[in-house]
Amino acid sequence: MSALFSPSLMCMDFLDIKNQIEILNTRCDFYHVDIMDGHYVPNLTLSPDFVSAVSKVAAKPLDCHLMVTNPADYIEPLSKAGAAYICPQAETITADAFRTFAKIKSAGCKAGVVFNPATPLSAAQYYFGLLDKITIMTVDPGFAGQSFIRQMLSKIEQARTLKEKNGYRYIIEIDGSCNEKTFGELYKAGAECFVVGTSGLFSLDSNLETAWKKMKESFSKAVAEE
Ligand code: S6P
Ligand code: MG
Repeated sequence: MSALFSPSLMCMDFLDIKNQIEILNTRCDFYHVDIMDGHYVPNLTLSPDFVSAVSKVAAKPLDCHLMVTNPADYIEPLSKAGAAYICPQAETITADAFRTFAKIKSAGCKAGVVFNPATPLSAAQYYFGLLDKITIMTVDPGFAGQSFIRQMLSKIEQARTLKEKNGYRYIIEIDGSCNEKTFGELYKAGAECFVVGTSGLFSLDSNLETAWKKMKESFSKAVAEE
């Protein structure tokens, strides 16, 4: 599988949303939408209303990363707003994982799960087969611009081995500090989809077309050097 890229929309220029989505529409594979509730993580970012607005111009699937204490409350609003993927944190669904995934599927969306750096993949061992995507956080959730947590490389390798051995269909996505410094080792470990935020994309150039070009060049160079 060739690498997939998912720009993190909380890192975009909010004064220029429509124009940036139009630029990204012909380049990216997904849109990464961080939804926070100020409780599960100490921050607030995007919302179902944002998803609804962006869905009018977005030509690629809107992938919602739920950093919220009660993900079940967000499924219906997000699916109605146009979300394609709904991905709760593994830590928030230990009491109702199967009910949550059933709800996501019956809302017509694809289901993913996100693992905090301290959470082992074994948390999902009984439901891996239900998932369309798994996301391995390489920073603690809540903020953009944090340092890469290197210990996650072995978790990515483990996710790839599990996928190959069991025939799981999930896409292996990485969220947090995906950039020229980390692309090579992430790809080598088994990363398939890269969430590109401040460090990987938006800070590279004030012109987003140029920033995207620079991001792709740095990715190709990093992968070739591994
Ligand atoms: C973090 C969030 C991420 C960030 C992304 C930002 O809580 O889930 O999706 O938006 O990591 O990218 P960067 O390059 O600033 O780490
Ligand atoms: Mg995220």
